[in-house]
Amino acid sequence: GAETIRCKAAVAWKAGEPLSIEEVEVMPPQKGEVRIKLTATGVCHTDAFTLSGEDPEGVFPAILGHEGAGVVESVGEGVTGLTVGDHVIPLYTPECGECKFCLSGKTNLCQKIRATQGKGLMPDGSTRFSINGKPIYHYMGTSTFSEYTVLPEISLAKINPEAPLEEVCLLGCGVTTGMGAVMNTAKVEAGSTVAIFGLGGIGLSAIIGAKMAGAERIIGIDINEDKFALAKKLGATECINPKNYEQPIQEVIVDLTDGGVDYSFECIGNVNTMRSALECCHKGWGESVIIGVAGAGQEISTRPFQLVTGRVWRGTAFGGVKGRSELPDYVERYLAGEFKLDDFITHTMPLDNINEAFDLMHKGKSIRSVIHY
Ligand code: NAD
Ligand code: DAO
Ligand code: ZN
Ligand code: ZN
Repeated sequence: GAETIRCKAAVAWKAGEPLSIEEVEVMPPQKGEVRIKLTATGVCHTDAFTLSGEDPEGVFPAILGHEGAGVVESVGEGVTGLTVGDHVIPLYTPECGECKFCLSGKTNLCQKIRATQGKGLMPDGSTRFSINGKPIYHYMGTSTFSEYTVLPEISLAKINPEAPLEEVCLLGCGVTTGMGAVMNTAKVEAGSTVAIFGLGGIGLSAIIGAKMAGAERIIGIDINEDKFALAKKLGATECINPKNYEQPIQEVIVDLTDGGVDYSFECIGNVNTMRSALECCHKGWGESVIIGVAGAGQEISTRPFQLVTGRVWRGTAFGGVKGRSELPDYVERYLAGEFKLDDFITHTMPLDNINEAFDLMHKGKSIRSVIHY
């Protein structure tokens, strides 16, 4: 059987502190588990959110990271769907195929291992990471900021080995989330008018999805105008900065669009822009999808008459995509040239420099930094 591996990982010891590069011990995969060697991982805003201490589920010390791709190194007892050498993308939203949620046909939120995953533990209630015998917690069931990580088999999507792992790692979160929100959750139709709030990795992916869906007008909204050029390159037909207007941005958008947009997407995580995103929707049918994750304890508000008069408020996790059954097809579509990923990767770096990725994100200078192992 497999043995414990000693390898490099970025450890979050405490909220609000930079990550620290450490040598960690990674136990062999147990029953139903798989150990993978990461090839690459993106750094997503949600990692920064948890590191900041704003995430109510954040536990420390932990190995963060949830946007990775790698290769199966060893498998535990009873694993039947994966073998050594398979190329995989870790899934923070697993797919067991047998829980009430998986069987509903209505959601991708498999709950099979939800209780333990939310506490930073493997399904048996323990961790596979340690430093000198002290356990280190998992994160989102993935912990991709490590050369090796262990996941349940139900948390891995097996993908086409021809896909470049340094790029398709972005399908482990950001790109799938934005594209899926547009195509799966909202089901944007050709000819629609769409507003995208926040032009980071998620918002730009939503733009790609909107363009693929044939949206006629795609309005990008951000307070950082440096984001506008790439948004336009990817398909935004116009970009606006709320700071340039006296009125609330929802009023500006309603005026620009003869009554409001057909669909809006909040890709920031700010409860005020969530309200703007709902209220810029067209009376009678406009739908707003919340993708951004707001800080612990925050609440959204609007006048209920907004809903009475036909606007719809919804939300989505991982773009509503079921990881094991649907994510491999996103990889195929990428390989077929339906969309590109290189525009998203503004920076690459080794794990040793991962704190730079967080700095670049906080300064608004990156879309995605990708760590190459
Ligand atoms: P990001 O930081 O790269 O992008 C956010 C963008 O919003 C930035 O361009 C920023 O300038 C802009 N912005 C900030 N405040 C604004 C304001 N008041 N008005 C207009 N624009 C503003 O982040 P990201 O990686 O794209 O993630 C975006 C959000 O999506 C985060 O909240 C993240 O946690 C969340 N997320 C959700 C899911 C999901 O499944 N629901 C998955 C991944 C990420
Ligand atoms: O099933 O209750 C649940 C939780 C599912 C977690 C989905 C997380 C989506 C939002 C977090 C941002 C992802 C990086
Ligand atoms: Zn993410
Ligand atoms: Zn399930």
